Amino acid sequence: MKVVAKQDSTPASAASRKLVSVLDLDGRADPEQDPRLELSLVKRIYEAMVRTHLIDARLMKLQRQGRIGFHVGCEGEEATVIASSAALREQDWIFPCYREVGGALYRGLPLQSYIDNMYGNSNDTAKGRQMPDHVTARSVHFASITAPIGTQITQAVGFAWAAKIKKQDLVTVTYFGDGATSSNDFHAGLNFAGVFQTPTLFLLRNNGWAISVPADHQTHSRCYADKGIAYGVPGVRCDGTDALAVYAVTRAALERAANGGGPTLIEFVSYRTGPHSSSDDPSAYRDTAETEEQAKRDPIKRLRRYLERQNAWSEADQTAVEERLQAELNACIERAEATAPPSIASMFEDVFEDMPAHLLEQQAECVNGPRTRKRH
Ligand SMILES: Cc1ncc(C[n+]2csc(CCOP(=O)(O)OP(=O)(O)O)c2C)c(N)n1
Ligand SMILES: [Mg+2]
Repeated sequence: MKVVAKQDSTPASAASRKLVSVLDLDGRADPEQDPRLELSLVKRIYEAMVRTHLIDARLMKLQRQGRIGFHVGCEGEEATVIASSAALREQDWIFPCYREVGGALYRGLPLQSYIDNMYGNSNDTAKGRQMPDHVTARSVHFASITAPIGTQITQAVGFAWAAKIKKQDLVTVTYFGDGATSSNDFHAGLNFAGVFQTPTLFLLRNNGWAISVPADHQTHSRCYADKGIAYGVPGVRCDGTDALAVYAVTRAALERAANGGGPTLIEFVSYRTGPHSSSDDPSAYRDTAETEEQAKRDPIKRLRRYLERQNAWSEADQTAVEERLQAELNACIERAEATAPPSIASMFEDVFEDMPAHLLEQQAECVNGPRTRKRH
């Protein structure tokens, strides 16, 4: 798929490169850039973006009500996450950061499985041993959500290197933030991928902030995409709030990697309109005027306007989709809340094939010991 860059107009970091974009703020596609995706695919991407947005809003409320312990969402970055995931093939693997659960859902992870993880109940695939939002979903080729910054980057490169040795037809895709470019793993990963030409896409979500550190304080490079130069890895800058551009650049890099052309670093320039996580209050370090200005780039509104321009979306479609999603979400939350927590005994399992005597003893003590009846 051919994509051509045009002049940058975003303030998120110093622009030394052209920014790939297709849609203007009112959803008009540049005919020179438009990847002309099937409308059914664009609708699927749009609905998944709306779904992610509604899920984020609801989970934040559940956290505030004390029903779940934590949430980290992708408000403002829905196009970056969903449209890039949509550009992948089934056999490709995602090595996520912590804002990309929407990608796993897009690939077919049941919503119930995600919500069970948010509650850490006995149906949680991580068996309640992880923080909420730390999904792992082998069935949809989605490696564990990663909280230690950058570690997923080297994992993705190693996995791709193994696949290349085994002559498997797969590409690995790793997501990370602007802050993660200061981690050792970013540099080790890019260098290894460059030297060994692994089929890896480095999807850098430049959302303007690393908690309270602004993206232009994180680096002295002219822009994040430039960081590939040192490692011989091509870099692309793309408007991360423009779903069609995100899809097009990801697909082009994917096709290159799958055909033996090696890795690509893509800087998606977007903006984190929400807090870093449910534990953060951005009013302590950034101006609301900045957030209001950036909200004009809302990726969901832009794609909706595009669909409306093709007469492919209406207010009635929007209402129907939102109602269906809310009903689905309500049912999943109800089931998750009615599901028991993991058994206390299970805390000791999955480490040793035959549990040593001292652990058996501690397990029995723990199971039989006195404890409060309250769950929270
Ligand atoms: C190794 C490590 N250092 C510090 C942290 C604390 N921490 C959590 S998120 C974060 C900022 C990450 O920012 P960025 O990479 O831009 O991702 P974003 O949250 O903006 O998506 C930091 C410093 C961590 N999780 N791991
Ligand atoms: Mg960031």
